Amino acid sequence: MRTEAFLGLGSNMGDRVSYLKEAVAALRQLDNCLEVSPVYETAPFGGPRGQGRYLNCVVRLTTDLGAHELLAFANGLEDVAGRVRTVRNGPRTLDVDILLFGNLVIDEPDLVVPHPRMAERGFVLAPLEDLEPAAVPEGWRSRISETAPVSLDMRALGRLEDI
Ligand code: GSY
Repeated sequence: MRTEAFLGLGSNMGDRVSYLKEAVAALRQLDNCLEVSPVYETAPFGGPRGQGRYLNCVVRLTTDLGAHELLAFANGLEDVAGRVRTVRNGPRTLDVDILLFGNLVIDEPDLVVPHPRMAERGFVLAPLEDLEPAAVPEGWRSRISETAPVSLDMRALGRLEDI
């Protein structure tokens, strides 16, 4: 059974555009017809002061993988990008989060879906809304237009293939 999933991608270290492009290219192994939202440059949310700005986007794909298999695939992409997990919420070459996995609700130590913090994160909600407005619950929409662009200092850069 194929499931529609939304993934949040972010990078704030090194060649951010290349890390996002390489992750999207690898995700095409799962779904050659995947869709990529516009890319936003966003101020870092949390974590140590002085870290660089993020590039964020959201990918929609359908896959035969189960949620945990998709998580393993996503973690593999982070490893290939050389991500080092030392500082909590610290800078990273690549972050790949499962935001939504069909209608599934998962609450396990290694995987919580829908992503537990996506409602607070304009850098997730804005590109998600670009890709699939229906995926953003009505009550969350105001956070994109009112709070997020101000608090997160977001700027749309356009399509990944054009930057
Ligand atoms: O949770 C994803 C990693 N991350 C990000 C991010 O992707 N974008 C922004 N703007 N801030 C972030 N803080 C963390 S942690």
